[in-house]
Amino acid sequence: MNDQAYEIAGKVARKFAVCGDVVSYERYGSGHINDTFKLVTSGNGAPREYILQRINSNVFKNPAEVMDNIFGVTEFLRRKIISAGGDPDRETMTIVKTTDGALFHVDDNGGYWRCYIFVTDSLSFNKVERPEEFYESAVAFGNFQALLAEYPADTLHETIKDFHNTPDRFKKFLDAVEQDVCGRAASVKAEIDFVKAREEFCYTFEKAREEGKLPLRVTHNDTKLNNILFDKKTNKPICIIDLDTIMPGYSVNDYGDSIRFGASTGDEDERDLSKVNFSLELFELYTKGFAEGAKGRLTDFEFDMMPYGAKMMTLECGMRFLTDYLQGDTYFKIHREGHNLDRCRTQFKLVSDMEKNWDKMREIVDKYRNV
Ligand code: ADP
Ligand code: GN1
Ligand code: MG
Repeated sequence: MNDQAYEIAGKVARKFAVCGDVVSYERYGSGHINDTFKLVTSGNGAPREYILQRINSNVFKNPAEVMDNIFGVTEFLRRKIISAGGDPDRETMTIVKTTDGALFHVDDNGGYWRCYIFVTDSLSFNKVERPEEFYESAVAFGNFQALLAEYPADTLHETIKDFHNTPDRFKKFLDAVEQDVCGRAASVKAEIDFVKAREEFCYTFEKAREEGKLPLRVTHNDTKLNNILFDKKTNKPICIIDLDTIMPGYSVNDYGDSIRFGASTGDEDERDLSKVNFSLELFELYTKGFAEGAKGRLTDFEFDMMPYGAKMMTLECGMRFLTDYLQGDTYFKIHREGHNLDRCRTQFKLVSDMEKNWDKMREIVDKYRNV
């Protein structure tokens, strides 16, 4: 396979102020957006492991603004971590600047690259392996939001316009159905009807926002389990990563996106839907952890909206996968034919399960209101 990013990564690596010489690099992780490499260098000093990434500029139209947000947020977190006696090189992302002191490097083809210190002895999960870890990740994401509560939101760039504006996502989905550029719409009529039947629901948060009930906060916006690094030895969360989409948003969407990904018994792209079930036990663990981590900062209305956040993010994500499938798979990286459709189907299975368990979800949330 022609892997253009891989071919130039070695040359690009030398543009960054890494310690020593580049020994090796390989593709790393299972993100759907950026081209990610783990880089190893040799030399006397530490660190010797890095993450080198080509930012997806089809998704992020202004990569310089993305880096500006990340620099601001990580510097802010750094100061907090240091004053709490923590290790900033492990507990937040550390940008490695270019040899010219810039936050990113632009290659000869116009590709934007960045480099971070690799958080050593860490790993991320694509599925919950031990429930305790999911609970801990909830505390970490809740706490992340609490930490950023004091961050000046007006200094953040909107890196993807209308990222979690679900009515806007719905409109874009309808356009994709209408245009049907790949001639795939007829074969996914059931999935299209599934979304259309839930149009009204999509407006819930935008309406609440207009009525002044739902506050805008600084949120991560991509809180899936594999965007948090765990310590290999202790299995405790160390560092929240993938800060590309930090923007003002709704707390319940951060909460909901984690539920969508983690409170499922199957992988996001599992083909056998009998293996994909919404787990109320995991839902409860995450709810407890998120409420604890947010340390009393969430309003009563935000608690009311938690089940909606779970369903909203799951429906929205399924709709986004379906839109991409209809448009010819131009947004999310795919690794097989029909990959986005498989992903869409797991999300809709989870939405159906949530609808069946709606009352129980509300009861669980009530138990953890400002614990
Ligand atoms: P994407 O936007 O494509 O999801 P991410 O920034 O989430 O890209 O990175 C992809 C994967 O690379 C992560 O899921 C994680 O496994 C790994 N990763 C990213 N940054 C680091 C880091 N600083 N240290 C260790 N692993 C990392
Ligand atoms: C993408 O970048 P990654 O793989 O962590 C996407 C999220 C989706 C997710 C679905 C910038 O996340 O919004 O929820 O895939 N990120 C972007 O797995 O679109
Ligand atoms: Mg990621």
